[in-house]
Amino acid sequence: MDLRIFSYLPNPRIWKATIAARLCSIKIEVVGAHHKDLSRWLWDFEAHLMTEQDREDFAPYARTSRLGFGGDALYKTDSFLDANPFGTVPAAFSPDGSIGIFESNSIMRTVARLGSNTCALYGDDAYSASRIDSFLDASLVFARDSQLYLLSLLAGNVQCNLHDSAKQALHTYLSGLDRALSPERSYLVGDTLSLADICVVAELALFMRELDYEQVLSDANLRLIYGSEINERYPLIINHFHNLCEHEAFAPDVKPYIEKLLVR
Ligand SMILES: N[C@@H](CCC(=O)N[C@@H](CS)C(=O)NCC(=O)O)C(=O)O
Repeated sequence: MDLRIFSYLPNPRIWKATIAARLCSIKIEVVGAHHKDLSRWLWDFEAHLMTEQDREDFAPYARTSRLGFGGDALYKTDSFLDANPFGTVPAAFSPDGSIGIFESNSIMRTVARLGSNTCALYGDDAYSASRIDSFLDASLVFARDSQLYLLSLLAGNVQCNLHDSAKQALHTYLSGLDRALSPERSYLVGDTLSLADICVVAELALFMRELDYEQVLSDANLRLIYGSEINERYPLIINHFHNLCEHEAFAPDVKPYIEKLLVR
């Protein structure tokens, strides 16, 4: 095992690492459970479902969640917080647990660095690597608005201001990505697949969760942001996204997830 990741599952953010791992032949151990069950898990390098006795023993580790767990108590050990000081998942660890890596983009970078002899996903010089970083940073900016909007949908409590900011964020993101692929580029950076393409696929697939909430939106007199006009306005990036979903390193994670959303 080269890297351990603890997260709720499924989580498109961890696909950034699992897709890169397939391409670089890196072994990742993914540990976790459904989102609603993580409040019954011990958040630790040795994460596990707690017994009743564990819940008593680990009571001092109960901490109020900040984002995405409805304010529930989460049992985060001190060593978990030493490794992952913001206390978020996905949380990755070096094989002996001594080094924590947080933020899904950085976890993905770890995989690319570990596997750089097998597959060059992180550029071939300082300039191309930094251009890849530019896309990862732009993706994180988009991801923040996307996250707040999706969490509000999940909580069944759509807010117009979050819908507006997510809409603006998605259009800004897609127009930049579409421009980067024009007139007919095959990949976002250089002539080969890179972390930039992987990150974008994961973030767009995550945003597609919105499709599950069409009725909730319509009840609130709001329209889907990821509606059909997206394909016409941003054909290059949407095509790129769908082509990559079929790629053998992406398909095992992404295809079943988006097929389920598109069927609905
Ligand atoms: N930008 C981060 C997002 C991580 C994040 O915000 N995770 C939330 C769940 S969606 C979390 O772990 N919250 C824990 C808490 O509220 O204590 C990434 O890409 O990894």
